[in-house]
Amino acid sequence: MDSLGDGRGMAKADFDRDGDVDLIITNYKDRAHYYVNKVAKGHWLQIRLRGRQSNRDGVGSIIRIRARGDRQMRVISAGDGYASQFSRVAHFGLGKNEVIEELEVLWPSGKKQIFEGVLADQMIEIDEDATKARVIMARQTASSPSGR
Ligand SMILES: [Ca+2]
Ligand SMILES: [Ca+2]
Repeated sequence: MDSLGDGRGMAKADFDRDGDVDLIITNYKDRAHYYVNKVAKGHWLQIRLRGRQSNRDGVGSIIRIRARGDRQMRVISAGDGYASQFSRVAHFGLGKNEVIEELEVLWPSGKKQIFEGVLADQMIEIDEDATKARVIMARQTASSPSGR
């Protein structure tokens, strides 16, 4: 991927809600460019946090997942990059893994939630006070993962 524009801000998010990360790049004295991801393959999981004791968007939270030995981590942040803002939805590319064995959310309040057996290919919302994650968008039939 390349761009001939004089780029400034860059935002990454799944703008078309098909499960992969797309890009919008703003340019100096030119229109913004929207890059639709048409090459990503594999499974994915998107997580939106809803804080209660912590801040509403869960900024500062750390999400860790483990899927077949692969471990990934995301930190929910605000104010990424110059003249831009990334989505606060955490996106995990999972490759061939269809199930996340363990998903851990560590909130700024100090609360820790652990969910097991979370299915791929969906967007879930995790409420700081809830024991189940709520499915917001699913590519496949999926039940709500239970937490402890
Ligand atoms: Ca997309
Ligand atoms: Ca796509």
